[in-house]
Order: sequence, then structure tokens, then C-alpha cells
Amino acid sequence: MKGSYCIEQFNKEGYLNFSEFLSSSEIHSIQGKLNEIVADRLHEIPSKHYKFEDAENKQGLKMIQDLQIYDPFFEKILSNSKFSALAEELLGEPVVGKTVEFFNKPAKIGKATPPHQDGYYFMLTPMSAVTFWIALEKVDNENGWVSYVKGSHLNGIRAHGKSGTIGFSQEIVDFGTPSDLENEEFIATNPGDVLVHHALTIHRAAANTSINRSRKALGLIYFGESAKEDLVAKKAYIAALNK
Ligand SMILES: O=C(O)CCC(=O)C(=O)O
Repeated sequence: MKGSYCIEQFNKEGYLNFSEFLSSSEIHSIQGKLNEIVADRLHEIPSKHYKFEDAENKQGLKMIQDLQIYDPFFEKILSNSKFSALAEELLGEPVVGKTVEFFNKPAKIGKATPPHQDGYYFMLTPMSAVTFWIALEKVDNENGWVSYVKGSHLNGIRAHGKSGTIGFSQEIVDFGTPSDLENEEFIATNPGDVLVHHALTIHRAAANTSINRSRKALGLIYFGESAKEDLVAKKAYIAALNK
């Protein structure tokens, strides 16, 4: 799906789902690079940039942030790629690639991602930003599928509060209204499928309840060139988080 139909649907619903956006060999290379980093090179990454599901015992790697800083392989995926080209199409302006993140939900202990809007964290004016979510393995109702609330990007930012979830510290405090639930779509994906959502689209992901399947995905974030970060608000927010 490309072109004007896709942009129309993105503008109306706030997200898109592309089947087989990446080939199996592209997915294989990403998986290989991540395996290498996790098995042999995690010590090269500052500990603030990776998180475990069980933080106390350092069990169950949950996420690695800013991968583009630590390996040119990920910088290449972020910049001048088919992702940056699609982000430009969707936002209607040049974009800046901000980050590449590895998201895992380890079997049995992978917690749900709370309902949130990325824009709450981004603090941009105008709110011109998109996030891609690349499935690196089969994801379904058992191991932590992602859901979006259709059209929710058209209604501004909802109130967020502390979630208590590592890596996703904030959640929408009143999520679960009839309108949220009626318009929510859970999406099953295969490796290589790609989801993309607007920064204001409400989304969450289920817990991994399987006994032996992980749930690995890669996230890419792009800001539109016109989007300006509210650096004062961001600094205050980070200071409050660290308290
Ligand atoms: O993979 C997940 O659990 C969450 C992903 C997410 O929140 C995002 O891509 O913005």
C-alpha cells in the first residue's frame, strides 16, 4: 500500500499496517545484528540505554534504546531508507530520524505496554512525528500484540500519569472509555510486517503470556522538520522522572 490512498487512510485512522514490508533476508539481517549485540556487545552500551523486565535480577532483556548510536547498521535503517522515505510521505515534509529501539517481551514475564501517546513524551509543536514498529517474529494475542485506537490522533493529548511499567513510565489515566474500546484494533503480525502510527495515536501492547515465545520488534521514530521540541518542558519532565 503506497501513495495517496495510504496517506488518506493514515490521516483518517492514525496508523497503517504493511504486510511484508521487509523481506525475510532483511529481517534475518536485523535479527542477526540484534543477536550479536545482545550476546556479545551489550557491555558497549551504557546501562541507561537498556532495560530488563526484571530489573533487580537483570533477567529478560526488554529494550535497547538509541541503537543507531551503537551500530552503523541501525543508522542505515534509520536514515535515507525506505522508512525515512515513507515517513516523509506520511508527514508531508522532510524528516529527521531520531532513534531506533529494540522492544522485546520475554516469554511469561513480558509485561503489557500501557496505553499511551508517543507525543506525550515527544513534546513537539507542531506534533509532526511518526513511529514505525517492525515485527521481527510472529506476534499475536498470546505474546504481546500491539493495538491502536482508530482516529484517536484527531483528539489531542489525553492526560497521562505514572504507569509503574519499566521503559513506558506514563499511561493514559482514563483509558478504557467505550469509545477507546470500540475503536481499538489489535493487530497480528508476521516477521517483516510493519506498523506505523502518528505521534498522537493511542496504542498499547498486551503482555506476553506464552510460556516459550519471545516477542521481538524494532521501533523507529521520525520527527517532521517543522516539529520543535519544548526543551524546557522536556527538562522539567526528566527531572520529575528522576526524582
Ligand atoms: O512494542 C511495544 O510493546 C510498544 C511499542 C510502542 O509503544 C511504540 O512503538 O511506540
